[in-house]
Amino acid sequence: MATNRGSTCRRQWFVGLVSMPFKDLLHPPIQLGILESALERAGIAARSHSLELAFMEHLHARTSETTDGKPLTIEDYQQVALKAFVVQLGDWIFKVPPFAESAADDEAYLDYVRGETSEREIINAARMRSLVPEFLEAAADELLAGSPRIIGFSSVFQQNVSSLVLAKILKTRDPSLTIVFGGDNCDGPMGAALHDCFPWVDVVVRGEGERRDRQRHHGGTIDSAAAGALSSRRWSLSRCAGEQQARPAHG
Ligand code: B12
Repeated sequence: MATNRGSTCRRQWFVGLVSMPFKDLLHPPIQLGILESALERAGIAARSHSLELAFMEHLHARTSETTDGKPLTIEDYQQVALKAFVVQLGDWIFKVPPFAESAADDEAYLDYVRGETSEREIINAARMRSLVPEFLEAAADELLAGSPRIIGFSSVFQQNVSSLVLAKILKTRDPSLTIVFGGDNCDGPMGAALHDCFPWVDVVVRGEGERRDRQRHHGGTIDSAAAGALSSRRWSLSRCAGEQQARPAHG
């Protein structure tokens, strides 16, 4: 799988930071850049993975190999990211196992979508969805290649389901991983709901991820001066950063 930094490298990193589809392709995820540099300043090796770009490359490559319809383009992706967000079509495209086993309600949902978008977009969405499982397995391979201990997902707009399904695959492959969610989809009750509904999400961060006051550790949870900033299922980044696997980013 191609990434924003070329082919998978062998270097290890303690934290993997992930931006999933359907992040729009014209605004690179500044969230990852901020968090990666904050972690590196703290001496914690981190690597960002802009998987929305990798997904676009995957869609284009796979649909160029067949004569079954035109190859999917950046415009097709952007249509989902920037227009079809009103019906959360991007979340539906990633509603695949192991996140959701049954597609029994698909037709009812697509009938609803028909009122908001064209038949061509629905056909494209189904084509994209058929290519998701292979993409997710390759993404998990890439992320685990660096032997991270923490994977942080940044989620806003239609990034929830794609992040949740990949997080579940990662957690199944390596149950010792700590899965962290942050971003605007974690604000207020949305963050609490993500934490309550999806047991493979260990930590939800609400608000700015780089705040220094998050490093405090109170009885098994991370706390912050910002009211109720975080829900933690297991343990804190500060404790984690103090473990021997935490290593300087450079040399
Ligand atoms: C810039 C902006 C836009 C731009 C660019 C959006 C883009 N595609 O990147 C434009 C104008 C295009 C836009 C459009 C829309 N926007 Co807008 N936008 C914003 C805005 C003002 C800033 C976002 C930003 O870049 N912040 C800077 C980054 C660095 O901050 P951040 O994302 O919060 O990340 C920090 C933390 O969340 C945390 N964090 C993030 N990820 C992670 C991960 C981990 C592991 C951790 C630990 C922490 C962490 O740390 C980061 C650094 O401090 C926010 C409001 C706001 N003030 O935040 C709304 C906001 C994101 N937009 C919103 C909405 C609703 C929209 C529209 C749907 C509006 C509309 N009806 O058209 C569209 C949708 C566009 C689309 N589908 O892409 C909502 C999103 C709600 C949601 N839950 O998804 C927000 C939150 C506004 C609001 N309060 O309602 N938007």
